[in-house]
Amino acid sequence: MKNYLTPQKRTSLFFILLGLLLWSCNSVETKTTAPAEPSMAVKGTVMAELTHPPKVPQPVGDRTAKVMKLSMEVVEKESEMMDGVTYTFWTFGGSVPGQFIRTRVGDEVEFTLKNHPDNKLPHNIDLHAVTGPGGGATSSFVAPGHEVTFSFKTLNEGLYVYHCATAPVGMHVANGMYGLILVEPAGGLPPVDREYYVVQGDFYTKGEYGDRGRQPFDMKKAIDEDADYVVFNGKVGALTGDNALTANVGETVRIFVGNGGPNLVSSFHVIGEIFDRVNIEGGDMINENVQTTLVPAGGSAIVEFKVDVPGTFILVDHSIFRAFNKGALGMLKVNGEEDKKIYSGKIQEGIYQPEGGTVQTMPESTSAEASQKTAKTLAQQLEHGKQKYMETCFACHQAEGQGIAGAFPPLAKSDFLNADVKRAISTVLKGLSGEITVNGDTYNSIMPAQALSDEEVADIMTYVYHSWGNKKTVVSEAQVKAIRN
Ligand code: HEC
Ligand SMILES: [Cu+2]
Repeated sequence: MKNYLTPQKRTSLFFILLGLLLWSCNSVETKTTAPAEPSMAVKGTVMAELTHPPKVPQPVGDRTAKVMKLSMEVVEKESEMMDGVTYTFWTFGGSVPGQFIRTRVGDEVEFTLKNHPDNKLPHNIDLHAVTGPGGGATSSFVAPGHEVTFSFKTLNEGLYVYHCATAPVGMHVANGMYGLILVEPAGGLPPVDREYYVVQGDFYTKGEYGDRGRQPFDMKKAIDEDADYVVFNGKVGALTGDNALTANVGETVRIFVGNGGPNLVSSFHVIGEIFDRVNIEGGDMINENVQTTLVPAGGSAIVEFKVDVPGTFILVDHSIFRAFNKGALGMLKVNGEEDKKIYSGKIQEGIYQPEGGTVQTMPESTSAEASQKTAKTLAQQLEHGKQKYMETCFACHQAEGQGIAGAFPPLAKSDFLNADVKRAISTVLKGLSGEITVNGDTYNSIMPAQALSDEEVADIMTYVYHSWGNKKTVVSEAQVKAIRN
């Protein structure tokens, strides 16, 4: 039903409203020293718990709206973008993304932003959860060695990005100045078993992906949106191996996903899982049974799913070269009992092409590392080899070289590997097919030739030979070159 007003009624209503407005302005002015209305003000104060990724603070539960005091420090610091690659990040609270803020609708947040005295630049904060000019940016501009306090009321529930908005804005965001603030509804979000904090960001460096050493920011690439790195939680490998997220079979997992940008939109996907529920764009609308959800730059999503079977589930930006070639890859390791009804594992394998498939070859490596000819120590070879192994071999032979039964032979304590170094090098350079026996098990599959430089192969093989109980052979670039020719 709609309510229609006659013109006369409309005019009189206008004057009544105008009167009310004037009266209320007046009364605010005269009441500045009087105590606040008890019905309007929140009761009590809480100190905010702030967490570094991938952790999130305790849920708000059923507490009433309160004054929430929080203090965050901007820290400019050098840290790793990838093993062997360093970058000067600008951070909220020392991490990328910045500390997670968890509040509830109706809270009055008293926010103190501190700029560490060793920092070189002024910063501020624009919280998308704030209703007000610049999302707080205009009130929070702060020079190194200073602090500012401003306050805001959380009017809308949802998951919001915050970021620095100091000029040049793109550069502050590109250097890692973003994070998430969650405004829970009254009564809190429904409980789950595990909650995690994952934020994607794209990075622009003078060197290419994987070029070692200290890498400065590249403004030209940033403007061209030509990202060298696309990562979760500020670093290639922030969520892989020992840093993987974890859960047990039967648990429900909620991931607060954000995208700091500055430029790229994320097609967030977990390989081997389906999101049971997604709060689209971090708002109230819930979509169910989602494979991939879009997380805009400067936006978010809340994804929830129950883990039903054990295994390693891979978090990716499904713009898939970003995942396998620029770093946008994380892991969720699920422990527990198998359920063969939900997932059988491989039931049968046979030979489809009796003549054997052709060996696939990928284009020549264009890595800049190939041109660096300086002699390396064993430690450097091992470090570089490990990094390249995790990029190249890991998908099939696994993190500990354990392989996958029936599909990919082990490299750990492999008699095949240890028996013949030249054959092992040739396997990586030229591929391998046909039946082989490794530690008593037969494999009859195809390993594609790997597109790697001589140096990369030497370092990977040295790393493999020095890991997991193998015989500690050092492989040189010259040896690889000889076998390649
Ligand atoms: C796409 C999956 C895949 C990738 C990536 C891969 N391999 Fe393999 N690898 C295989 C398969 C399959 C075999 C067995 C081939 C056969 O049955 O003839 C194999 C065999 C081997 C063998 C000999 C058998 C053994 O266990 O000792 C070595 C050594 C080896 N791979 C090393 C590597 C290294 C080092 C890398 C990374 C540079 C790598 N592989 C990348 C699939 C892969
Ligand atoms: Cu800044």
